[in-house]
Amino acid sequence: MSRNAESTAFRSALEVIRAVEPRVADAIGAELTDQRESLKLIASENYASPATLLAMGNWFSDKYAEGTVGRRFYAGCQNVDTVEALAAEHARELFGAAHAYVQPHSGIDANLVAFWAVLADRVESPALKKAQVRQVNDLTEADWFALRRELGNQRMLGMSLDAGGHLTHGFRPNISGKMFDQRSYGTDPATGLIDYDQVAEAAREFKPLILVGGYSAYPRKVNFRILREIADSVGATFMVDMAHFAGLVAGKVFTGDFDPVPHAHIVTTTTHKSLRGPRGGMVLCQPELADQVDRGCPMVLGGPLPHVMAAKAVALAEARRPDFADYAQRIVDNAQALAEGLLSRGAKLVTGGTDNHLVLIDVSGYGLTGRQAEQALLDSGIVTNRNSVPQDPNGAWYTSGIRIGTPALTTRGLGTAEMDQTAELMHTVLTQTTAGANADGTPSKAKYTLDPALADKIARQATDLLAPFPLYPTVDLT
Ligand code: DSN
Repeated sequence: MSRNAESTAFRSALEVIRAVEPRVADAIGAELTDQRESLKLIASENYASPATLLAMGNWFSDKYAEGTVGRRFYAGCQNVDTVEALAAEHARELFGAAHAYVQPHSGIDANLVAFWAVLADRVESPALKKAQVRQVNDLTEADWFALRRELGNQRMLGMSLDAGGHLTHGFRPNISGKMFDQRSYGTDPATGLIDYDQVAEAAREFKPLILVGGYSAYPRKVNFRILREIADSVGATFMVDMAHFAGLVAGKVFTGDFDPVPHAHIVTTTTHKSLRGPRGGMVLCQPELADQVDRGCPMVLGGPLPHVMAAKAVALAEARRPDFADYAQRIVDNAQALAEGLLSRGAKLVTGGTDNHLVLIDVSGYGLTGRQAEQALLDSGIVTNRNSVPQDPNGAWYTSGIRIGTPALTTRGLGTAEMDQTAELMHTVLTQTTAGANADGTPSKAKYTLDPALADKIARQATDLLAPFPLYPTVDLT
């Protein structure tokens, strides 16, 4: 694709939008400028390709297409069928999965589809069989009441939020924590690593219907073969949420025991993190769960987003190219260089390093809360997010951690040398920031002091670091 074609496409789109609501066109342009100028270390963000972005902005957005490929509740879905089938085919081929369902709108939707596919398979179907009816509408009121109680009384075991799990894995404020009788497994307090014996013991005691693997803030590989054995030993269905590391699975950095697809009964993911596609979700599963998964809409989803499925097909096609494996490996090389750069300067890292795309800094080592550190870094042009660390004394709002990740900067082309310079910039900010006090003299978890001149200097150095690696070099909006 030539520079002219991509620039023309985005410039023309903005011109059309500007004619209707210029403030939206301006905000879109400003967002590109902001993204170009910031050192983005948010572990869950990336930069989708121009082709992926353009595949979303079109008349597929106007189409309703409930149902599945070739079996829709609306007429005229032949073109939606084409893109949904393509996205699913690319997903199956890329991940070696038996079945792919590409309709979920986000990660939580993908997880809800997975949870309810398992509940339908393991609780609802046997109840229908016992009552000798085909579907729930045929149940008597009494049988329906009993089934609903049983569906609401199932157990799930997942990784706790403060150990690095995700809020959709049973966190009480999330629907997953309300629909399941839920327990969590944590990490070893001494090492920060998953203790598989403890997971096995928790599973033996609790006997969950679903064992969930996967994380959003755990900086290490997970052995999915062992987790599957644990699930099998207690008759649990094994589900993995690979939203964060799907790109590393796609790029064959995580293989064998560390690739969840051959081990899990069901795998969920987002498509926009390390996988570098459009915002959205996806479910992969073993053949025996395929029919239930395909009932995601209407089970928990509304009408699919055909424009996003089109973009998923484009991004998954990109991820099947050989250069994606190189990209995935560079993500991990960069994360390890960043971790090494921070460690060598004295930072405290959860688990002491990383095997994947993310690093979790325990900023209590700098005398700061996560919130103070996040803001001081932002003042200095470095975009991160605060995150709990295991057994965090500051809770999920203030936190004691900063989570950083390399998928986005790796897409821009930054390498290990730039990661060391990034570590230097971050360490300088964090050592020069001091925690503030409340009016009554007690320590504040939010206030801090950082010399504005130093913050400006670091922000300029961050911009200089990015300068040789322009974002979207083929897109010129001027
Ligand atoms: N918001 C995503 C993350 O940052 O990890 C997950 O939901």
